[in-house]
Amino acid sequence: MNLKRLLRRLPEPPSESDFRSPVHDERVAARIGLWLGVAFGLCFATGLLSHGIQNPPGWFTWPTRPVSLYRITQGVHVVSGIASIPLLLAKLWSVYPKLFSRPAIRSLPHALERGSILVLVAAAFFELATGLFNVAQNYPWSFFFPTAHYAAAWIAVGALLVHIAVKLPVIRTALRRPVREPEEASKRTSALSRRGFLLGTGAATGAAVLATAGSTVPWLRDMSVLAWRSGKGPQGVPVNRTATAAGVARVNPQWTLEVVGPRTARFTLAQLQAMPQVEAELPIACVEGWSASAHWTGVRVADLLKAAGAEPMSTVVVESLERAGKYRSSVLPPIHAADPLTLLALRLNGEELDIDHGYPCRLIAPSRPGVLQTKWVSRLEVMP
Ligand SMILES: Nc1nc2c(c(=O)[nH]1)N[C@H]1C(S)=C(S)[C@@H](COP(=O)(O)O)O[C@H]1N2
Ligand SMILES: [Mo]
Repeated sequence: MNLKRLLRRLPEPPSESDFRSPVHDERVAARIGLWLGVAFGLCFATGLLSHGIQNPPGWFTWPTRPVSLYRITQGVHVVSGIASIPLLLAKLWSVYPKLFSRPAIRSLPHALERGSILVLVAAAFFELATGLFNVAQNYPWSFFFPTAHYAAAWIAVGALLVHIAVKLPVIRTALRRPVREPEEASKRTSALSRRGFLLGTGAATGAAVLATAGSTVPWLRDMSVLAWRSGKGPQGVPVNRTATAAGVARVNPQWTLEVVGPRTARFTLAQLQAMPQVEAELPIACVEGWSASAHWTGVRVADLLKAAGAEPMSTVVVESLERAGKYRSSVLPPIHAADPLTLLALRLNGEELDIDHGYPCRLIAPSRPGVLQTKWVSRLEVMP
């Protein structure tokens, strides 16, 4: 009895029609949805590429040219992800009154459609949040980021395709209708606030991109106040993992490079320095969304392979002095091993390689993710 009376005294929940702002409108939602769809599409495609390069299936080859190809695709990945954050928030703001449309569930297809939106929103938030923490090099979770981020991307895209398919007729009409219709000319406020909201969303998206893209776009560096890597570090290049963190701060003076092929060859640092030196301008492009170009000098991997009696067109495992750590080794596919710009670098920007950049020698190859540019190399092994 008491409970009934209490319930009666609670305010009625709002209904969809209580939200009168002109921003809650299909024309606004469809336009922002279109921009968001483009950003998500770019982010998904470039993410698949990055995943493919790091876990290549048999049929996949990633070209070695242009040398900045990975820098560009990963830059697009991070920038489109950043742009998606304000776009997603604006899109949700435009449509959230639909949460209060009643009846909440009209039919089974309607229930499935609403369920797919729940999945879409959850997966999109997960992707953008984990991606953002990742570029901030902050991992406040226990799962392995690449696996979770990759899996949730498929969930988000699947739910997005369902959403677009269901809404296609609505999207079509909404996009064809002008944001400001002629009969609204007198009611200036409503038409203006729709345009204003779209312009504001565009401006917020632009600002988010400009504030961060300098991490990877050199000419935006000075403008990007929120960029996570500013280009500081020894020899003008940021450091991802320091020698101390990797446990290799003191290199044994007896260090030699071992090249295991049909016959095994060993090189001291002096011997490497006496070999033909190649100079190249190549970027380090970290999957975490920063990149920096630098001037490298070193020995061609192809020359080392020949010295070990191997074909340059070989699959080569590159191993580091680092004992543990996910990135202590990487694999060079044949076209990357044979590329004349794939180097074991001994010098960076005119100086002997800093210990934090991989002294005595580190791999630097064109169009590779930073995570595959192994530092403190001790061994190359040609796969049979
Ligand atoms: N042995 C080893 N090499 C490594 C890493 C590592 O953790 N261990 N990190 C990689 C990553 S993620 C990047 S982005 C580049 C960065 O190189 P830098 O620190 O010289 O800028 O080194 C790569 N090489
Ligand atoms: Mo990296």
